[in-house]
Amino acid sequence: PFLLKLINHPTFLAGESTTRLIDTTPELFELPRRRDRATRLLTFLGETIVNGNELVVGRPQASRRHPAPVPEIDRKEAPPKGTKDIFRESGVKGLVEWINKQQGLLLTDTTMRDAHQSLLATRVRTYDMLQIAPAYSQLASQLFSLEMWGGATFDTSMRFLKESPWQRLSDLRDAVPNILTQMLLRASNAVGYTNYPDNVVRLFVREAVQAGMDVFRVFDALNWQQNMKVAMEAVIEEGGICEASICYTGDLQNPKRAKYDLKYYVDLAKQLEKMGAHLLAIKDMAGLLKPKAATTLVRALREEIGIPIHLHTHDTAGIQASTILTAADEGLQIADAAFAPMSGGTSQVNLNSIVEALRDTPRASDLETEALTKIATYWQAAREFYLPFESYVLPATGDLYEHEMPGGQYTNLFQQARALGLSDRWAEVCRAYAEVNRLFGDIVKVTPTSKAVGDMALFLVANEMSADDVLTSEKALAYPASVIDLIGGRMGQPPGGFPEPVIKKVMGEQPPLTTRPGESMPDADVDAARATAAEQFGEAASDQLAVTQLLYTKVFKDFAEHYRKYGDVSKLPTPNFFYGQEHGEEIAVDIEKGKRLIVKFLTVGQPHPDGTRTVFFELNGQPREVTVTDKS
Ligand code: 3PY
Ligand code: ZN
Repeated sequence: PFLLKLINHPTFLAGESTTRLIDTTPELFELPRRRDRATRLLTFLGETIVNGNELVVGRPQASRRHPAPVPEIDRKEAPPKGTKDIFRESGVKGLVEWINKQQGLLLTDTTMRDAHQSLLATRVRTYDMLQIAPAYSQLASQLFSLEMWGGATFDTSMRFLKESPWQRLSDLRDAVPNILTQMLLRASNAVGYTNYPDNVVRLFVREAVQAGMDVFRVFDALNWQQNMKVAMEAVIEEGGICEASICYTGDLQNPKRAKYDLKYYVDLAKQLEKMGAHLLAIKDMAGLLKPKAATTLVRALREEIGIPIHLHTHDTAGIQASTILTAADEGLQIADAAFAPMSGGTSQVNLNSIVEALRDTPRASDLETEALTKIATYWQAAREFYLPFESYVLPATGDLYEHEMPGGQYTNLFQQARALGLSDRWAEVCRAYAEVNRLFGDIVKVTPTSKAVGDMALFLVANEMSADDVLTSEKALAYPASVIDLIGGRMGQPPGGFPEPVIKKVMGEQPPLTTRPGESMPDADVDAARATAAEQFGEAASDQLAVTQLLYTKVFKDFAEHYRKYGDVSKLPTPNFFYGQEHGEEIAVDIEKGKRLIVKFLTVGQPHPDGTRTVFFELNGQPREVTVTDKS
């Protein structure tokens, strides 16, 4: 057909076919590429129609197929000025001054990152974010920032959703030009589960800034400020906004939990400020910061440090709105919250109701009720697409303060326990989690240290052991890899180090690392990674591909393979991505700006002797078919 098209092309028919044809009629030569993209997507749809998408196979089915309602906005109108404009115009210094001048409490929306990471196994797709993004820029321009990247979203987007995290970042950046973007960066663990060489962390930060990231919330999973230095410096050098975190654990109200007392947090905050942090985050990943403790902590920090404070918490226990409100009374500048339908439980506090609670008070935000309701209405409908990933909502009891499990881990570990047949022993798993924490010397538990504690808790329950048995057992135990990493010092050092008897048991004769892991790791070979990644992905070499390959070698390779076979599946509407199409269903797929495919699914043919089937479509009105293997 391409040849036919060429022969029938007016230039060719007019006898003017010269070597200049390529220059003057580029549309001819785009055709095979475009066709190719269409074929790849049709193959994906065909396979999904015949075999289903393994992501949702065996899970409850979402019944919603029609699009979530996008609020009407004037797309031609430039969005109102927001925090990104202030940052662009006056730099980080000007932005911080602006924050300090605000009367109202500023809010970050976490819906596109932590909320779905904590509620829906991080499965929300770029497609559903992009649908609502322009409405954010018009209706919620008063937000401080949009947390929409980092944490678990980086690997999950490739691993499960088969989409590029970088594309998500740059597309959202374009769609919301006026609000700061925000991400969660695990310091030397970058967006992974273990420490990386320093040059990988630096390269990642540089690429993220270039792709459109503004605010980097940097934390170390053991609050080891030494291990935050490389990441913080990279953010500052690359022109990002450095929000350094103190991870909150323990209980400031409980005199028995003296290891993490007020002095500990204030000293840490002061160190981070000295290291150049522009903002300070109180990162309460497990939702343990009780209202009175928040008063104590925020009051002390406001007195002792000069940079603005940003509070992050999870509503697992159901009372964290009061923590935000009391912190606001103490002069907290910024708080994290999520749109109503994506809030509560292990997610963040309800943004819509926080705004209303503050209305007509000195800390009232500029966000408007009706505008926020429109965005919430969208998320309510969009959440229906993700029904397969809804997890049983575990009631949080007072024992949350005993086991201190982060919100993002709470439902995840439950699923893991269930997979091991331990769901009826969940209370025991929680108890074991608390015991393991004590065994390890009472540490900060957040990715990746929380994973090690969780793995160990499951290990103990599955092996009918107590934490004490670990120390008394004569047997050599096959500890989970994450536990060996943690106790071996590969994730860094907790205050006071790990208890010697535990190191002996877990590491045997092998000496643990007590210095910063990045110090003894050789630089990664970026040139080699760039070449490998380009070859695997089938695109020109870039540092973006290189750093992705270095962070997630296997995940990247699989994603690249998927991309080469099926193209950019992030462009498909979510119901079609999960379930393919129904007979006669016609969908529009915008493969890029101004290039729309209209795909109608007609029928599936009988199986051929070789086990394949032909799937019949109409593509932009023309019949098209693809052959797929029937795996049933
Ligand atoms: C992450 O590291 O992904 C977290 O959300 C930790 O709280
Ligand atoms: Zn969180």
